[in-house]
Amino acid sequence: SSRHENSAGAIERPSCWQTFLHRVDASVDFYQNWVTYKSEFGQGPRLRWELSLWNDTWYWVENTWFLVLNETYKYQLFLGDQDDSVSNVIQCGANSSWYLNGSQFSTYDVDNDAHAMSCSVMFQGAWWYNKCHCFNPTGLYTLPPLALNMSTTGLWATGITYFTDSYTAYPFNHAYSMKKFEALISSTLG
Ligand SMILES: [Ca+2]
Repeated sequence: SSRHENSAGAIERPSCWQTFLHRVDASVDFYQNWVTYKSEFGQGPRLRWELSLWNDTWYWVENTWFLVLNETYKYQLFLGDQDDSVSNVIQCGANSSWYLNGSQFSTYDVDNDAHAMSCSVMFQGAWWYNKCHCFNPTGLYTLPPLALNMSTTGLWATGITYFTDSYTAYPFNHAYSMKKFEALISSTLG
């Protein structure tokens, strides 16, 4: 099955989706500074994350709405509830100190996170870090076998990691770096 099918196997409903972040290999360096990121933000009525494991299993999560404030507010992000009818994995870390909802954006040169140190520097990405993350889609892009076990290499949590509320359920933890990631926003409701 492809990522454009829903959990029941039906083809995704017609809608207009726009990609704003896409990781499929190591060809683009996402560890960029504040000025590089500041022109890249979009918003829309729906936000969808798509993740692929190295065995090509796809997972997706949709939020019913999202809002990114302007630079004055450090691009603070607010997410609506997860829509379970079009999601097949749990939103990471809701209500935890890792959760991105309510976080401001950080890069390696501009630290707006809630941690005493720089989450961006520690985890090699530019993101809505909190204290620090349950989801690091701009982190290091690595290949197997390293991508399958980043727990003992000093690279823990620096990959394209995602964990749900069940933190230890491999591959949804900080030892596993995803093969592909895509963030999409819809330009139409529903
Ligand atoms: Ca900090």
